[in-house]
Amino acid sequence: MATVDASPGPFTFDPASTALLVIDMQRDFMEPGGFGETLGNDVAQLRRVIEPTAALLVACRALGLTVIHTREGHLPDLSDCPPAKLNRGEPSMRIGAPGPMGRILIRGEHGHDIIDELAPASDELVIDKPGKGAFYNTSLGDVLAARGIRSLVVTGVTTEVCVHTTVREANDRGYECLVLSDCVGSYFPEFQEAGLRMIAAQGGIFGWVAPSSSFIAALQ
Ligand code: TIU
Repeated sequence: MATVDASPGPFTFDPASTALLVIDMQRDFMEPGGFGETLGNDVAQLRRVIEPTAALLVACRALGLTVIHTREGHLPDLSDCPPAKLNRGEPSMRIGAPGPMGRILIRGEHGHDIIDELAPASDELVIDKPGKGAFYNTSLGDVLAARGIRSLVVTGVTTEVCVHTTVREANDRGYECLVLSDCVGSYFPEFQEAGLRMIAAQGGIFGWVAPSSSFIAALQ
């Protein structure tokens, strides 16, 4: 067992039953011309997450920790995209529209894939998801059960959207979640702060929060 100095208190985990989850580090959210920017966001806000997450991946891979990446996106015919999502708001380009990195948020397009800096290793799982949560309409639950995973170390974007939705889904399914504060990012600094506080508040209502340095120290 290993213990991380976390908020609201120590996070104890067994590396053999722990997975690192890297959520939606896709060009569509991280780079200009993708889904994030079409929603009116400044994608530069997310860049600071890349370097610590790359270092985290090096540490986890060296120890053989299970690493799972997710990607948010839809089938080319949009049959898995509910109208409530497709028609929401006033983006400059809708999901499925042709953008500079291919069709916005569509599987198989350049923009849908994970950024080069955090590219999955050949033995790492990539779970495609149609929603914000990584459990909804995916094989993630079965994959974790098959591997005996009980604890999730959660990273990725964005803090208050796909990270939060996934952590809430995981918490209700009985997983213990540690969110790494420097490896999750939001387009909104105030949501980043509030999003992290919400997880650890009330005695850890959804999980624990710690910087990646504390998690990596616990792995040594
Ligand atoms: N818009 C926003 O903040 N996020 C998303 O739409 N998806 C994810 O968080 N991955």
